Amino acid sequence: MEMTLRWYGSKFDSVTLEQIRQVPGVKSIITTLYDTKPGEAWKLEDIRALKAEVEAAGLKIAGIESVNIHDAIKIGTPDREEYIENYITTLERLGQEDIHMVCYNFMPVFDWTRTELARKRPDGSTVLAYNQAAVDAINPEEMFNSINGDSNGFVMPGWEPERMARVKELFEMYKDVDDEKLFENLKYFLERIMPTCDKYDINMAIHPDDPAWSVFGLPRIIINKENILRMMKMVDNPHNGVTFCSGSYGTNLENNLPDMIRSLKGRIHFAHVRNLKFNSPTDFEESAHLSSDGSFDMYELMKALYDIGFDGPIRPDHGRMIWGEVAMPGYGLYDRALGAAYLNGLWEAICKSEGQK
Ligand code: CS2
Ligand code: MN
Repeated sequence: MEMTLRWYGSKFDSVTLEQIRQVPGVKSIITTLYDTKPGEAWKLEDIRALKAEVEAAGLKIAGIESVNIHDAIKIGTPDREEYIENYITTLERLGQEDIHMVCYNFMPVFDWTRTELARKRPDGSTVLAYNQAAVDAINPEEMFNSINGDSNGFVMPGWEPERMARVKELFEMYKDVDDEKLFENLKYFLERIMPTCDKYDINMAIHPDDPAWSVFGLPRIIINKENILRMMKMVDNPHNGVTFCSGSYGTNLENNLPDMIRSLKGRIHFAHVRNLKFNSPTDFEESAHLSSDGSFDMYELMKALYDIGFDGPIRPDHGRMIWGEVAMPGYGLYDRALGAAYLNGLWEAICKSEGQK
């Protein structure tokens, strides 16, 4: 596996490439053109400039998170053709620049949903948290305002103001889209892009819906083993793969994470590894990565990845905010660096106990 950290670009991130370079075992990053909008074709010169900046700092780009999907593609309106063409152009340009992994999600309207961005834990750290009762008590606009009011001035991925200004209109557009329709639209999109992925050897890695159930009545399909295996089968091409995100699939305690990993052998192109601590099945918070701090056995997750021969990029996902850092919630340097070191340690121990040097 290749340990990475996510970086939002020098205009948006409080963490620098120079800092990331000093995290032991991290030689590459996952990044994006954060100021592009879903549906736009990325400019070749912008991709080249990003790559040059990362390489000048002694790092490499291990993949993109994310190239976002325009709502027309998810809803299946006739103008999706134009946005799929643009997506294909972006993939071609990434491929030409030797970038071969693209993470994306297929969640209607919102990306991940949390009800608190700075819940205080007993050790004084703050973390992102989710409480279903709080979601049930508010509407989507209120959710947007609370996320933006709480984000330390950073634009949160998936909660861009332009998109959220249209929340009502978007909900209206999704009113006839149910799970089956969403599957159908995802299949259509994947079938259209697979020839380009084959040509440039680009691994598409769908990120699970977070939390792994319907929020505000919107359909959500990338939530469990059954659905993800259905998706792998419906477009049975190794370039149609997944981002295995333990913190997202793990929101539903019925998901057996090591078993899911094993069932996706050959199709996991990217891994997000983080831990959650459950206070009840519908109230959880993002803990430190260490197994004993949360509800998951992190050794078992890493062992399952090892056993299926996972060799793609991996990253610690959200970290806690610690040591007085002010950063985008979930994306400070310190706790993610601790997470990377811990996951590297687990991996080294597994490799050695399996007799590898
Ligand atoms: C990420 C997601 O910060 C996060 O929770 O894991 O926002 C992820 O980047 C997207 O869903 C992928 O498109
Ligand atoms: Mn994730």
